[in-house]
Amino acid sequence: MTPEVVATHAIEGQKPGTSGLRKKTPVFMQPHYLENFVQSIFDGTGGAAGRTYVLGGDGRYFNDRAAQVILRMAAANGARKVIVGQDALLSTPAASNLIRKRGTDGGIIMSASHNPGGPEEDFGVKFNTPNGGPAAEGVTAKIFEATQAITEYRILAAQDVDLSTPGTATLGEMEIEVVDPVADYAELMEELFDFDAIRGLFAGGFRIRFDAMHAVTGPYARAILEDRLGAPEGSVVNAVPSPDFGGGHPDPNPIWAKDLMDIMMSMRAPDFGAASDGDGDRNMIVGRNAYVTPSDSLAVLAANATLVKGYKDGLKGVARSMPTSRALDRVAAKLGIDCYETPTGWKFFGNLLDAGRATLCGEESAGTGSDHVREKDGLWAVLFWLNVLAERRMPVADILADHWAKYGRNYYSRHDYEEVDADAANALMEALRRQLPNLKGRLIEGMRIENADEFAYDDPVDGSRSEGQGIRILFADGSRIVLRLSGTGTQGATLRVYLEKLETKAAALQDNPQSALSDMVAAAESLAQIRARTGRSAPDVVT
Ligand code: VG1
Ligand code: CO
Repeated sequence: MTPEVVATHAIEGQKPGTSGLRKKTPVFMQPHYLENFVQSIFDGTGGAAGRTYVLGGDGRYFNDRAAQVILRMAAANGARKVIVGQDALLSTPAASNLIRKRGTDGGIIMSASHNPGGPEEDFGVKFNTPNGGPAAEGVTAKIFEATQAITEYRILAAQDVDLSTPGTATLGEMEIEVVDPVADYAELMEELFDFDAIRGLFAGGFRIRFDAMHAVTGPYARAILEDRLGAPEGSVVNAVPSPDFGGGHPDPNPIWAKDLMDIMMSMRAPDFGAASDGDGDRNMIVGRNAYVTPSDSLAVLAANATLVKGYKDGLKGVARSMPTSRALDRVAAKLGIDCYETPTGWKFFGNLLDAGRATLCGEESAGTGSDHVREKDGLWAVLFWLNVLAERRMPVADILADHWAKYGRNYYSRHDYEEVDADAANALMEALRRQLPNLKGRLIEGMRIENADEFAYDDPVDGSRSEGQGIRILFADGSRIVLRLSGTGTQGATLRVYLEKLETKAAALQDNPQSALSDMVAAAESLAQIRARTGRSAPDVVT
């Protein structure tokens, strides 16, 4: 088998976004599209020769075909070995773990995460570096440059590799090791959490409903929650990964995981509900009649970390993305540890985790994780909660009430306007940007603006600077409005409006978040003219 060198030309728009390159599946299936990007990953990172990679994906439509192409290209580019998840499946955190555990030169993850999958939906490819984390901006910039300069790619003419059973094979000169996608990950979870205590919780009649949303966490959740921890069979629902996620949107929030929400708010609610996304890195936590916002979940985990085996010695520091609520900051202040504020996207946590400055990290978009891998980790967050519940033995609602009583409550909501005309969305942001210098001191809806700026991040570890990371309007009473455009969409623009209000009065800790935030909504409208500029009368998704 001799590697074929195929002439190609640069394809426009192969710029990785918040989390890799995401496009409509038919775009990815166009001639040369996937091949160009994969070759550019190799070219932009010093070539594949002699290297070892991890490969896996979330099982969405085209995952299996793309895996075979990537394997043939890795072989043709002289890679030494690729470790592949059985059936080309690996959750994102499991891939991160394998990269680290096996000391590979990185990994390629095929996923568009929470975006829907199918022939007309979304596909994505992401490169992770040897630390197990998403490539930092410096690396993705090199990959993007390579996509603009590409003239040829290498691919082996060969039959498909059988990925259906664990074992080893060769493709040309390259070794392929097919691994059980769950085993190493489950072992890592067992090191971090007290499985005996969680087993005791289930044995005592505690009931869980985990909704895998027809995505990759199904096999992981079954193996860990049901087989190892003794949750009753059937606790994990929608557990078989399907190429189109059962026609749904594998995004674990109250909108897309509505079935789970309905059950948790009903008379037949189990003690605990959870869901994860397409590639298994996000989590939703919901107790009986108690939805836990991702920002609160992060703060609760930080506050209770020493109850959990893997974190019993305390946290070195914590980090959150800028739009994530500042509930975490209040916990950090009490614990006397640093709290870092980074731009949106997990890649910005990598340096802090590598440098030992942060142990726990999180995002308002249902991402929580720690230094155990370099990705956010959905099932990890669920196990963390279960471990805390096994220690504290009280309902989720009481844990929340107790937390707010101690730290105050950061009421929080995100309003998304999806598939907005890109020019209109950019114009809205530009108009806000121009107002920034004059906002300080102004009164909006009776609230005084204390500061307003466009967030830029100076990485304290490598000194790199990332600009244009969202506009923030800070009010004197500790409230905040943040606006930014999504970097993961595949059509038009998505405007995200993040609203936050701090409440410390004991009598006002149990309000409905949307009513608690109504003046913030009005302030955002008055500042950004969202209705007039987008033509929308209301957000498409409220979380
Ligand atoms: C969104 C979220 C962000 C998250 C990213 C990837 O990005 O807001 O917090 O890191 O998705 O998550 P954006 O640019 O659309 O706001 V996932 O689960 O897609 O890997
Ligand atoms: Co994801």
